[in-house]
Amino acid sequence: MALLKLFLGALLLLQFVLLDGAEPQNLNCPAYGGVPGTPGHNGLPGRDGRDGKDGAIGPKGEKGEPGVNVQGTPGKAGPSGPAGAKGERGPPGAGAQGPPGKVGPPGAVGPKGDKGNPGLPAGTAVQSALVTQLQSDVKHLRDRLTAVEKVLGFRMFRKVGQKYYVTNGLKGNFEKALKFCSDAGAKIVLPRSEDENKVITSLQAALESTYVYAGATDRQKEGHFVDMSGQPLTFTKWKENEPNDHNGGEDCTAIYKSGVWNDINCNSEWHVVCEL
Ligand code: MFB
Ligand code: CA
Ligand code: CA
Repeated sequence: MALLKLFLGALLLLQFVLLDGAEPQNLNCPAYGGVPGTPGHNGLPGRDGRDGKDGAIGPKGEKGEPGVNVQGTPGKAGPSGPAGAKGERGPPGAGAQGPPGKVGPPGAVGPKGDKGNPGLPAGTAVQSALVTQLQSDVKHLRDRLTAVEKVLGFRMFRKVGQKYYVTNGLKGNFEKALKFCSDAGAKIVLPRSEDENKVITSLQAALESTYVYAGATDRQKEGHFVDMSGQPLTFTKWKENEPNDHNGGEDCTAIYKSGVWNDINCNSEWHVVCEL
């Protein structure tokens, strides 16, 4: 049978070879199909097809046999076990000194101390010292507050250390100057240092003043100037050749706008500056 098939296959092949590329021939064959031949051999296998889409998940497989000598994945950590027993005392640390140890228990009661000095009366001496100090502080604060309140009553002022120089631009003779300052709860100005003297001249610039009365006179003793309390002057800034008691009638002191002092007639009218 196989031989017949081979022979037929060869004939078929020969037919194609002879007819291939030859002119089509007009074969006068009856118009009916031939007897079908026997099917040919299967062709060569085709190329692999493209991968198909993933199939649906299959049903759960049967439970496998337990693993033999195969360790399972580690389980979840179990709860902490109880604290272990206290370890042996370690060797002394070779590093830096360790932190200070805990405060030890109180020591035994020491020997009785010597007899002390007689104590203060029950709270009186200490308290009275504190009260005295507080009273002094309160008075100081009250005085400062009073001064500040007075300062606020003037048109112009300058702070000079613990003092204030104040003025309203008033002009008058020495008696009028003394009264004006006294009524304001102040005193007529008297600089006690170069710095304080400079502050007066700054006020004079603001007042456009030529002279400002100062609280120093030689009315008691000619040529000996004292302050309004009768004390000698610790600071002066007399102009050259002053005081000269010009014409025998100059017993008051005025500060010129340049800052130097001159003795002048007490009836002349100049700007009034007070100090608090
Ligand atoms: C004198 C002075 C005096 C008067 C007078 C006008 O100085 O000592 O107090 O100011 O000038 C020259
Ligand atoms: Ca004089
Ligand atoms: Ca003079």
